[in-house]
Amino acid sequence: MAIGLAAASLAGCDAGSATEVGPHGELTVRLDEFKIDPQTIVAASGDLRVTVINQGVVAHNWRVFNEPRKTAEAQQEDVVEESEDDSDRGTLVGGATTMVPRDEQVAELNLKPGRYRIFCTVGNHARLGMAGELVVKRRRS
Ligand SMILES: [Cu+2]
Repeated sequence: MAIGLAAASLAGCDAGSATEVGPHGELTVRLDEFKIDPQTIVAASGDLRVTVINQGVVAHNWRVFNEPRKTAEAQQEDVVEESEDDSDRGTLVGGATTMVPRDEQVAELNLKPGRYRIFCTVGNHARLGMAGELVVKRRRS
């Protein structure tokens, strides 16, 4: 079915590992210089509880934005040119605020089906690799 194919193609992507969130909607995300693990998350709609751990040596955050109207290519250019400007990333829908090293935070999200973009918005971290994707599919009842 379509959802399975989408998840499979993401999993096969070289950009990063895709992790499918289990039925309880819980997930752990690890931040480091300069990566987000997992980089691509596939979840069902509704409640998602994400434990975010900063394993790096500098401050990081994990912020979820709805998909901006622009194309991915245009978005990438904007990230490079205006790394401080969150407005071009879409609308912030939640996530973990900036954490010092070794800190952790639980982010409670409630998401509708769709594609969301994830960034660490500290400095130029997104450009250095701290960017990812969250794919939310309709929960099967
Ligand atoms: Cu960061």
